[in-house]
Amino acid sequence: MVGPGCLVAFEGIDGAGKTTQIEGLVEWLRADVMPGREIVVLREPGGTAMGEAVRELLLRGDPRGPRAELLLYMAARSELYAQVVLPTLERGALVIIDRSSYSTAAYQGGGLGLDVEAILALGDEVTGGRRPDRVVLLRLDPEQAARRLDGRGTGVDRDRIEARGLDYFRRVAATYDACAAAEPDRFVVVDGSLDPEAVGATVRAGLADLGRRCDESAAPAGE
Ligand code: T5A
Repeated sequence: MVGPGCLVAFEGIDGAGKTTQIEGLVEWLRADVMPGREIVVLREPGGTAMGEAVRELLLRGDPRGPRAELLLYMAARSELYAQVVLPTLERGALVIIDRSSYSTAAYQGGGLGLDVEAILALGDEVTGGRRPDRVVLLRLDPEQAARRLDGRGTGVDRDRIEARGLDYFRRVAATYDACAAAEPDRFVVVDGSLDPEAVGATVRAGLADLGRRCDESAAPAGE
């Protein structure tokens, strides 16, 4: 672990079930694992006034070209880490975040052809070098994810990125797999195709040492 607090990111293609699993995980952590510990849930892009404005621009607007897109995600991330994530970790809290620089690596790197290593390096710059201690990657076939998004019901339109099609999401998924293979100690890889309860059980098993690791990170140096 690097630095105080604990940072857990959820990753996966659109519709993989991150929001659903984060809700279940927080309920379990608060009830059974770390009652009383501060747990803060955030999402990218978002979490600050500028981040929410950039989110609207990215999902509903029309930024031109992969580099503009990349830099907008990074600007929102820079604000979020400086204003919220790093100060919250400094208090010893557990931060659970829906997406991280690995999303940019997968979506703008693998998906749009930008350099994945350069993206991760820029991500380190804007986050003060604080990568997530654990990344839960929910793996889901892009066809199944598309069926889930279509099943959300009427009134929920696809955003600009959700509308990019299956080939795009196959490249994104392959890049996630490559990131997980490159950092096996950081990634908890979970089959997201099962029912939500079964997925939740695997997530909990993969994060079984989280309480202990958070306690260690909070202990003063030398203990
Ligand atoms: N992006 C983001 C980039 O391109 N680069 C970046 O650097 C960053 C940070 C964010 C978009 O921006 C892109 C990625 C995204 O396209 P968003 O709205 O936050 O936009 O998109 P997502 O994070 O993908 O959120 P989604 O809501 O689309 O997906 P989730 O959270 O993974 O899925 P969830 O839990 O909402 O579930 C989707 C549907 O499936 C059902 C749910 O009930 C829901 O209807 N479901 C299941 N159904 C069956 N079995 C299960 N196990 C299920 N789990 C959930």
